Amino acid sequence: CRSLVLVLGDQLSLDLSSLKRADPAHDRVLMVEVMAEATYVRHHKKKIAFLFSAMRHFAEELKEAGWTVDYVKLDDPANSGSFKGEVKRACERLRPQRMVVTEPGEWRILEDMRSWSDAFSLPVEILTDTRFFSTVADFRAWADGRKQLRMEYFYREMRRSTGLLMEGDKPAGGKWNYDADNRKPAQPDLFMPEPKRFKPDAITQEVLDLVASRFSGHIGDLEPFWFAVTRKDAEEACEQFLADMLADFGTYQDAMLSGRKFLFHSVLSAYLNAGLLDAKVLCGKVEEAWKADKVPLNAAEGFIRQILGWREYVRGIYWLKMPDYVDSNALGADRPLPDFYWTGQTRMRCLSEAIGQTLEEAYAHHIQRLMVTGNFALLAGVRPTEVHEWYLMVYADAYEWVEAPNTIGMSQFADGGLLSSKPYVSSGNYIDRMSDYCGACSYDVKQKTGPKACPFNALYWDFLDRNKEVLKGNPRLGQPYASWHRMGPEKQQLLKESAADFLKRLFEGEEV
Ligand code: FAD
Ligand code: DLZ
Ligand code: SF4
Repeated sequence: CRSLVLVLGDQLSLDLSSLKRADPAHDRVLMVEVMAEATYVRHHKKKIAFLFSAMRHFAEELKEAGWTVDYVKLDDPANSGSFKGEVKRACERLRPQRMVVTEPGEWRILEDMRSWSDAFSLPVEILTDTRFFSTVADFRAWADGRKQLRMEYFYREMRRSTGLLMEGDKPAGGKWNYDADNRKPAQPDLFMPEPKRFKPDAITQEVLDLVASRFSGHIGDLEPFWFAVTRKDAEEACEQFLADMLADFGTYQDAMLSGRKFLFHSVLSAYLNAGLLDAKVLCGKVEEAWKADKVPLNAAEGFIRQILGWREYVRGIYWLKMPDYVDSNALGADRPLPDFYWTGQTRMRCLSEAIGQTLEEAYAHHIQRLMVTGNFALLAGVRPTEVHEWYLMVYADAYEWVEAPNTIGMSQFADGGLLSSKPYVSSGNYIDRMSDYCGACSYDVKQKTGPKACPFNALYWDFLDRNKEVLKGNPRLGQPYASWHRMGPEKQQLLKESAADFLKRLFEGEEV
């Protein structure tokens, strides 16, 4: 063939820049299921099944569009197990004149790709990923010379440059951000909508059998498997979100409820990140729904900010700061990840809910990730790299470009405040306000010290005290530090002893 186009597992879009550069009449697409990608962290079974099935369906879509696809399945006896090995075999088989790829979402793969030209003696063209609103270079230019890289300012630039939710040069409704309207706890409601579930077809069933036999040691439940694995089904899930959930998305964005795994979240991240849905199209539809008066502005703005703002911003940060970013540890946290992150077995209700549903669905919503599992790991002083690997492994939407800044930066404050101006830590009070978890917990959220007290309470103060050298000058922490000082040495001592006792029991393997 003339050009060999390698399409990665999270590049499942017909509009991909590498496919646009090639010609179905002369060129060949290569897609490979490789052990190295499935095991560099031991991904959740559901995540692997989702991706392999979506890849196999995309190969069919490509064939229907006239492409010739070389698809290497995981159990192909000749499969060498890595991208580089499979590219080598394909070069020997097809003798291409050149290779075309769209830039990958992870640093380690980009490094690998950069070695292919020499290794296989052919030109390898690495193209910009045009699925995003901004490019890596755009972000670099925005960041250049700025002291602070705050998402809010980047987001405003993006609103201006795309024109999304703009009225001339002013933000729609007069404000850039409607977050103040978006902090309501939710009430249990029998009629709450649920994300659309899809029945596995024959292709998915074959993948489920493969994952069950080859990845039985990986965490998570493989079944029931209900993710969309085709563009058509992902679009259907998207339409259902727009019709049934978007209107309430903003208002209940930060809420948590027992047994309600999805609330009014879209559950579209895995589809977006793999390429089954297009972020630009999705934001356009959300804007349209607001213009047609189907959803309020706080919902449309809240949702668009997550994608046009946060999603683009974290990607920019990732490529700006890699490769060192994932090793950041500004607070010098050095404890291991507690065992219950792998089992969900803890008496802390908030954590058993968040981790339990993560193991079942490879999904938890943002506030569960940030204010439950992330908050606890930060308060307990867990090594950021261990927290990072956990998040990368357990969520169906996790790729390093999006997961690492969210974990290392937003959630663990390991980058020392590059991404967020203060650590996202809270005592049990926040969780109690935003959820119904505490009522059914064996700990008492109102008690501050002692064996019955909610562990988040003493851990919160212990965290502030432990890290005071790094954090005490942070203006956003002035108030909590002032409260800590007002308590006086006796109360401080009790809180510190309570935290120490809890951490001792936790790391000695007692069920806490
Ligand atoms: P919704 O709440 O419906 O939000 C809509 C969309 O906005 C999402 O689908 C997503 O594409 C985007 N979005 C929202 N918040 C963020 C954010 N902070 N960063 C980037 N995009 C965002 N998101 C991932 O896609 N992959 C990850 O690996 C990932 N890891 C995370 C780790 C931690 C510690 C934290 C705190 C957050 C992480 N997020 C990650 C961001 C966010 O939690 C998920 O995007 C969201 O929960 C996905 O569910 P949803 O599709 O229902 O989102
Ligand atoms: C996550 C993943 C997994 C589990 N398996 C594959 C695979 O077998 N083949 C493939 O092309 N991609 C896979 N991926 C996704 C890649 O790891 C992904 O392209 C990078 O994480 C970059 O974002
Ligand atoms: Fe979580 Fe504490 Fe509430 Fe229990 S009491 S659910 S541990 S915040």
